[in-house]
Amino acid sequence: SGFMAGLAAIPTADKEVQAATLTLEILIGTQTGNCEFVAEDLAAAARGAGLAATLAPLDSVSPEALGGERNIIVVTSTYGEGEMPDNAELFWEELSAEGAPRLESAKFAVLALGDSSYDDYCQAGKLIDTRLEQLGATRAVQRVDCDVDYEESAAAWIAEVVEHFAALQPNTAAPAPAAAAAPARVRSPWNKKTPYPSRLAVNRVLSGPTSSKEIRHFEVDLGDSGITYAAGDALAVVPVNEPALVDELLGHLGFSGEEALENGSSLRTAFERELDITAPSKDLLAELSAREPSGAVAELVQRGDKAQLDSWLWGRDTLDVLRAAQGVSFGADEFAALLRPLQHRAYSISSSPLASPDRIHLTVASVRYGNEARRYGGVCSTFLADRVGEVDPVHLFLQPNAAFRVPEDDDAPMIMVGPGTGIAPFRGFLHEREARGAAGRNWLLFGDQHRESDFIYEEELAGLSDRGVLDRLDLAFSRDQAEKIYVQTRMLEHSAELYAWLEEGGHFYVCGDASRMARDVDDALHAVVAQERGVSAEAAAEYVGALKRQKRYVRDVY
Ligand code: 2AM
Repeated sequence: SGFMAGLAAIPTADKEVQAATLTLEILIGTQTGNCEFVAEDLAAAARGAGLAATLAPLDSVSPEALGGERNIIVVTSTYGEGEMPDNAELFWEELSAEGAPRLESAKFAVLALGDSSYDDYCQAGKLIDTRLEQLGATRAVQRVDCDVDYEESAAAWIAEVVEHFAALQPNTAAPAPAAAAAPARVRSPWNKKTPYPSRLAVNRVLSGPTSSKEIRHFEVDLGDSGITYAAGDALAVVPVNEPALVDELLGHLGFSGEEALENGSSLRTAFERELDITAPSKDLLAELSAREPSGAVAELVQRGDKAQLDSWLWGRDTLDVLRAAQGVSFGADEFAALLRPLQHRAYSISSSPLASPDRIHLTVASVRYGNEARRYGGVCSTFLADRVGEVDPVHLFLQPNAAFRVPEDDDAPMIMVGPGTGIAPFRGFLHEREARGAAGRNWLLFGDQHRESDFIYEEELAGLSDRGVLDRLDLAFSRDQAEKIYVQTRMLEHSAELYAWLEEGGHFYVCGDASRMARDVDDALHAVVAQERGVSAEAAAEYVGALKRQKRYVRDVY
């Protein structure tokens, strides 16, 4: 399956559709495939109501081509800190430019997917929605912003869009209700609603004892799931909360855990498996400050100083926040309603199906921090590291990432920048290329704090070098010397060679930290191009833009 495969499965134009038929041009911006699902549902509902529908990634169209009378429907997620998904970046670059075309005759509707625990909630969709209006297009249906549990609001928006355009359709009877027209599709045997109960076959620490991190290698068994994956895909893991934390929280709130919730679960089960009991939700903060207006939480919330609130919340979990509001008590259902649903976590897969068809490998840093009073653990990373016994199932499903793949051309060079756990997909890529006998050269830039404790997969990489698969390995250990050495330091040191690889048709990949590393690596890439071509920053940006357009500069950052 995967993004492009999904698109190919749906005819992009219906030959029998008459010229008078209204066409919805559905443009998708996605990192994980959720938008693709929604877009497919919309297309199906539209066709069911006698409309035509086409589907395409946002980047495949230029705003220049959107002039004239047309119905532009955008379904996009937001990624990182309010950024466009990778396959919408170029579209946005052109749409937001000063010279963007006027779209006076166009109608549009936007569905924005996001995660309300982030500050720039649904930012990509909001930006596109506002900009289309600025360019003169007519908003046919109000934008809807969907949170992590997007299904219901997306379905309502789909119904509204279909109803709106079906009513504009000339010479048709009353439109069929959209809900009836949308077929209940089965996308994959295993998905968010029905994850596959797998077995954790390997759980091994990779980092050394003196490391400040704990990086682990996991292997999950695909058994008879029928799951097929590709190197570059992500695996979603459904965590279970830590029972000790569940007990503490129940105790603090004065519950036994036996309380039955409206949904039929016991409160304990809900705390363990259904609700996010760690990250303080906005609803909970608002409720606490409303109930205890003179309390510490209310003071921070009402001051309206976001930075101050964030800094207070930093390192505090839901239990800490509740402890800071001692005077407030809740009923079981009332409290449960203030929490967000427990979310799966997606990890970049670190294996290749050619080398490991029956097991998916993950490379995950266990998140652990704390102080004298309390120890904290990342929900899913410590679930995998500490709490999955030999017979316990680990529920998972695949999150294809069709944009992140080894080059189709086995001869094309690959440059992979993946410090820390960012190495994960590149381990998969190297296995993939070895298994394919691909002749193209491979260059990995890896790093972390200390060589002694953080050089994960060292022996394996040495083997790949010996066997001629890994042609070049540049290491950047930031704390082994007085000055900081980062992966981008190595890029700049080897500027001429890096540029030569690009000029030979090289593909440039980045995986890992989005906020600092990926940004600095992007700057370094621009600097390399400017220096080696002897051109201005603008010309270098054009060169890098072309790499993106050709899908030769792709990122998997978080
Ligand atoms: P530091 O913490 O020693 O500064 C993985 O966390 C590695 O990424 C560490 O070696 C860390 O270095 C490094 N790192 C921190 N900021 C970075 C940045 N802006 N670009 C690249 N690497 C960075």
